[in-house]
Amino acid sequence: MIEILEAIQKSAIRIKNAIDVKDIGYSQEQNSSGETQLQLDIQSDLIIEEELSCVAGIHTIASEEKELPMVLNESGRIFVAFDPLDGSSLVDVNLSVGSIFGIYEGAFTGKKLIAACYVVYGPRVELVFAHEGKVKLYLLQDGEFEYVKQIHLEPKGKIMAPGGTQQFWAPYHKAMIDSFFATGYRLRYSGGMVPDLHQILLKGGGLFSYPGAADKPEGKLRQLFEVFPFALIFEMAGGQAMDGKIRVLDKTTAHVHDTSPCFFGSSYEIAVVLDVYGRN
Ligand code: P6P
Repeated sequence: MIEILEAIQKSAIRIKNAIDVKDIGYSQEQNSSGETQLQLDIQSDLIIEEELSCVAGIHTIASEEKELPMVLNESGRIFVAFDPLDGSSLVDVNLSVGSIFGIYEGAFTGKKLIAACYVVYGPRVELVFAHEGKVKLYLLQDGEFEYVKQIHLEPKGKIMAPGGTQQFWAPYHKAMIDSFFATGYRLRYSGGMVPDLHQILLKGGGLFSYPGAADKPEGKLRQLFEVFPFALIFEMAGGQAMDGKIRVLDKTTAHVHDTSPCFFGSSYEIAVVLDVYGRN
């Protein structure tokens, strides 16, 4: 596992350099979700592929920016799914973006997820790594990632990060979100999954939601690259991750780019979600 963490750290330093200097023009390509790819998306994807290719134990990698997974070493046991630069379009308005990694043993499925990691490229570059029940925060300083602390969620938070297009939300979802704000929760939503969830984790709790809705019944966020890694991180930090009814990591994945509605939060907020969704 340490070799994978080191490969991710090397990727993060190279991607940070690419963000700082690279033209953020659009390519002519689209990813498998039909989104026009930024040059940075493609550059970040190549960087991570190069660094992970140096790790002997990796069997297969899957990138949000590529239609199909890529076999690296048939004798490897580890499967790595990653979103190279999530929220990349936020770079051109100078907001934080991130890379997300799911580390699976033997197959790309929620139950086989053994570790998860993300990197936040913001005023500082920070990395969070969840493995064996611990969620550890690292800070990039002088070219090295220094360990800072372990992350724990409180039973109840104060932050609400409501994703999705409000006009398409189910009425009961809108009423639930409004009820949180009516009791003093603060709106913290940048449109970047990584910084939005990083803020909830570091501020001790709250709720990030990207529900199924009329325009996207299965949500927008991808299971393998985004939803499952953050689900593991939130659970290991003392929170929960549900799709509205069941535990996200218990879901089955039919296709590598499958999405899922998702709610990541402290136990109090998730209990409210389950009560509302259980009655509708
Ligand atoms: P919306 C960025 O494009 C992203 O994939 C996530 O980083 C983010 O949480 C979500 O989409 C934002 O989507 O529909 O709220 O703009």
